[in-house]
Amino acid sequence: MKKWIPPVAGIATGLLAATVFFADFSPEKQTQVTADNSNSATKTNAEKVYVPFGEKDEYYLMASGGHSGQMFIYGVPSMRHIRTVPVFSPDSATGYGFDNHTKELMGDFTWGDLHHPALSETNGDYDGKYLFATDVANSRAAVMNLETFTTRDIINVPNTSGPHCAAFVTENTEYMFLPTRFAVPIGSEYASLDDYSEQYRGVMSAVTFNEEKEELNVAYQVALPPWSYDLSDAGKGMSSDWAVITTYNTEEATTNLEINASQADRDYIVLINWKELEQKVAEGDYDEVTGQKMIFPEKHKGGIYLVPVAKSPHGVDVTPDGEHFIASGKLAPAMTVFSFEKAFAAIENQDFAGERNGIPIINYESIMEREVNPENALGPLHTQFDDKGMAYTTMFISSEIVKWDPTTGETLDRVPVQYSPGHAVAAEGDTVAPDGKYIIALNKIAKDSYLSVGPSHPESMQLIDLRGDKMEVIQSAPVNPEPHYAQLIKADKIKTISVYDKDESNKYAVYKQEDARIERKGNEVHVYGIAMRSKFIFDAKAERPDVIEVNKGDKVYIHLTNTDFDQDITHGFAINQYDLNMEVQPGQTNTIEFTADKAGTFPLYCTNFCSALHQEMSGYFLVKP
Ligand code: CUK
Ligand code: CUA
Repeated sequence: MKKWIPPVAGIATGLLAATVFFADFSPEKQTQVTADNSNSATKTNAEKVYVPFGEKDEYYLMASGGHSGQMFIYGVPSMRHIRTVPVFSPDSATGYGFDNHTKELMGDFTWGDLHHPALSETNGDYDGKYLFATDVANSRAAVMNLETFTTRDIINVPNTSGPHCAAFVTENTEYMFLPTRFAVPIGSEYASLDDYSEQYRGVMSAVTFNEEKEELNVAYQVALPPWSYDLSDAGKGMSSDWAVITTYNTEEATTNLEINASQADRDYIVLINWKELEQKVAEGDYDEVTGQKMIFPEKHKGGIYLVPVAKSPHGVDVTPDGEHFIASGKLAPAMTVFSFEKAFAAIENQDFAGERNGIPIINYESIMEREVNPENALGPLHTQFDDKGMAYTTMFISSEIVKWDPTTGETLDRVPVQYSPGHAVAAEGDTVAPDGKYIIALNKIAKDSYLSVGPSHPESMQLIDLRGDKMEVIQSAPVNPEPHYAQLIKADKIKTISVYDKDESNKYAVYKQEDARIERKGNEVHVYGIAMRSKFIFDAKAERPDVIEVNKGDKVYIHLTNTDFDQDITHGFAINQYDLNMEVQPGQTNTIEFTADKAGTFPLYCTNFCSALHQEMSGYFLVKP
């Protein structure tokens, strides 16, 4: 039967599509202003951050979403929020956690606590390909592809509890290390807290990434003493084989940590030679525990050292030249600068001050270069760097960023921020060559910064210009809770795709309208459908191609291909009252699987506004009793 298409509707579709999507919105038509975000003295702050319509920001800011389980993508210097990318939590806007693939990625969990994102690196520079992240809540690691800004893999990391500062990657993304915040018995078996010191461990995991398969894997683990492992960083250049990790609760307190974990005057930084550990694993010098290659430092000796450091440190950061690492005090208002070169010498000469849990303690005096204590600066947490090697440390308690010189300890500048910054992130900040242009304070408390939304407020991110003599806050943006850390990368390093390529090998993909079909196998119904402006075609031969009819109890698989190979023409697929939603981006094929457990008549529709006839992009899902 030949289908009758009303000529008027056909014309209207074409015209409306043309009007909506192909109108000339080029910048020339809109405005004569062009982006000039330079910092000449005559410029206002508004001009320094203004990016006119049609032009793009110079940097991507990728801010962790903390316990939202998401990533927040902003443009800098405008500080415009561009996108939220779901990683560890479902997101109905994108169908994340509903379709089969992303549901599988999320596993048994419905949320995550994403603290530290880290960009993939080549030769110590961000290569713009991938972003890694960890989940403190449910002990997982994830990787996001930056061609599509989508999560590609999530793994559970066994034996670890709260991988906090994961994401710091080595210079060529050989590893991402996941030290654990909470100590637990290996395998999370039950063990009385009375046996804490004997039975509990703080396990650090070394995770590798297979780029071809886009898969994460745990390569090996290290059963460190039962302390809390906080922040960490990878070495660079001369220290590139090394990693540094801060600890607290070396008191091994099991209750009331606020007081009990703050007793000792010194905690430790763990210094790890990952090349040596890799070698150890290659030689079989490890124990197999719960299916993992586990290094026990007291038994498989070598490659791990302790460095005493002032009371309960928080951040530790390696300088861009790789020569020093700087610990921030948290409870001691000091930044301590250590020398890698001196550490290597101390290890070589066995310049140790005893050991703990079988791990040698390097003599503090031998490798400490200086303790820096800016006047009245309280609560140092994290340090970033500029292009001249100057350091910028966030002060949580005194609400400021302090600029100082690691080679002399001299305080150079201070700028108040609103309020209580955790991390700050500098432009290209974790690379061997930071830009020195901007730093963004990630403030925990916004208080009176924005229009009030009740007792609880958003967090605040403040853009600080580093190009002048003095640091200057030039823009402020609210952000959902809660960015812990972020990455700030030059936008031109990221090459996104605009449509998904056709994949003829995908047996679920349907690119020709006449191939759209519904196949039944017993009580399984497979729909091989198409979403296109502005209709669904589930069964090309049916009288009503946009209707799916099944029996109650059928297992339904909807494979949907978006055949609009056209940038930003995304379609959605939702069934009324069935609590599901899936997204198909241009050229993409996606599958959603569910049981038709409710008999009745259920409208289905496209959730993503896609054309002037988007409202018409609907059909019916009929379930016979
Ligand atoms: S932690 Cu949040 S302020 Cu998770 Cu990096 Cu220091
Ligand atoms: Cu397709 Cu709206």
